[in-house]
Amino acid sequence: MDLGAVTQRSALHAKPSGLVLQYGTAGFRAHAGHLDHIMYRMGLLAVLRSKQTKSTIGVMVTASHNPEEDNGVKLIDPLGEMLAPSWEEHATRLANAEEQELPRELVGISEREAVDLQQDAFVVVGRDTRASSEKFSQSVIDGVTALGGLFHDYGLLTTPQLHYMVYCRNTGGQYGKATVEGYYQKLSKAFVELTKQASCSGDEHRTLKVDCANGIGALKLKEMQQYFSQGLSVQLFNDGTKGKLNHLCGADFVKSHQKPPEGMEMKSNERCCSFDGDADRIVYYYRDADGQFHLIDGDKIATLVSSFLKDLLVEIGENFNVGVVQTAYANGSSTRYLQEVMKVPVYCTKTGVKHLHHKAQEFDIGVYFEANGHGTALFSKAVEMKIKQLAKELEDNKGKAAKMLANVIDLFNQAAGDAISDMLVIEAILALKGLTAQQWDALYRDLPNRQLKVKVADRRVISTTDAERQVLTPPGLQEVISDLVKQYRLSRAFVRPSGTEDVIRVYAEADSQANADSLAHEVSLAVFQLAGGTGERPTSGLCG
Ligand code: 16G
Ligand code: MG
Repeated sequence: MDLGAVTQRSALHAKPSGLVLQYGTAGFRAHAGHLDHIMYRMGLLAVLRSKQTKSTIGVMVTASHNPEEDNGVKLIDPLGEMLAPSWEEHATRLANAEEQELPRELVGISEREAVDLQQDAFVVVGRDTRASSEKFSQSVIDGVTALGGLFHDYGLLTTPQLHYMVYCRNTGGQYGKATVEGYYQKLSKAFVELTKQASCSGDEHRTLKVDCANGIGALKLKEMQQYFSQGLSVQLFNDGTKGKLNHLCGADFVKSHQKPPEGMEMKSNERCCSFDGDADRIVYYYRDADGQFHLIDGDKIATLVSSFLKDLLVEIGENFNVGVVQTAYANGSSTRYLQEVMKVPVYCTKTGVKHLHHKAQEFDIGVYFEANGHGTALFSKAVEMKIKQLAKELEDNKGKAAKMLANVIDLFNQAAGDAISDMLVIEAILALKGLTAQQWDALYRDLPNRQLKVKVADRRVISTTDAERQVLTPPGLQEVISDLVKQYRLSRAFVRPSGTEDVIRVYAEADSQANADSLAHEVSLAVFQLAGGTGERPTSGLCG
């Protein structure tokens, strides 16, 4: 390790002294003005991780749905997964080391992780469309080369595309070709094959309006649409040519405000969807004949997907172990529907993709979605092989079902939730089942819910258990929440410290919107009182 070169180059990416940042749920995120040293150091760390795992590692420069002025970075592990938790700690330590401590910190990490420094390192880099991202990806590359690593810069990519590239490269191309073209071809081929089997439906049925959050999703969807146009035509809005990234649009905006994005014309009963800023989340929605807006979130996507998969498995007579993974944010109606009507086992994990992804890997087929629209379906290698073999052997309806399953496996991004891939899966299922958005939405009715946030002096005072559904500390808070919940029908409430913002998040649901609002408000007051609230006391009617 040429520590001289590392230190010398680091001076060009000097850390503002005293600045402390943490590798959170989705990597580092902060105002872009604070991040240059982080980018350089994540380049360094990616080299160490690559040497240790003897694999290609990804570094994605993005801050997803955050405002344009922010940016962020995260590392992608060999199978396209989120960085292992022990390395998140290394990332935080490395990010916060003052300039003169940097070499010692690097040596420390290499020793603790038994990194073979003679090993080659290869890092792939991608970035979103933020103004600061290009320069930042250059800083990442500076870090990679300072430690003698080799790299490939993919330039502009959606986050899930970079996950896909990493996965392809580390499986010797078995998963697919590690190029943007390879991604487009793999997904589009599976999609077109699938939709060919749909009985002819009207043109209007196959048109989808897509709000691209003025982000990278617009560029990539524009490039890709010619590949799948046989099966679907997309109309792009908020494509980045006029509006600001994530401003009054995108999946996060639509989900949290429960209203349509600006910049999209919606006629009644038109099927619409929104991506977030780095295209790893998707939510659907429509307006009914009375002009009322209806959101179809990640929970309903999970339900649509798992019911489709289950039907096909019944058809081919295979009894694979299927599980659905959600978080505490999943609407109670969705959990009840999955368990009681569809009879699929449902599991709850902590918030954050890595938790859901790992749980989903325990099943033959694991479907995971956060209510906010991040998710995918994972198929074990054995199941994939079996289904692909059945697709060749079986005939008639069974053969048709097996072929559909084989294509669905190829269409899902197995490395990460992916707005483009999920969109194509959903569109294929709706076409095959002949469902409109309204019919899909009518599977079950969401319980009214409300999310709020409360500012406290130190959000670490709140700790949780039971997949964030119960509070452990501060003492007494859980009892108050449980008492409040008892006062409402069909109610549920929980609080947790955010992993991406300096706030406590509050979630409540109940039999009516007024009751959900009131429960959320009362829980916020309890948090404010018992967990050291700062600023103004929460007032009712505030939407977080
Ligand atoms: C990040 C997570 C997302 C989670 C959200 C929660 C990834 C790739 N993304 O965006 O899964 O739902 O954080 O945010 O893990 P919060 O902790 O601020 O509520
Ligand atoms: Mg995102």
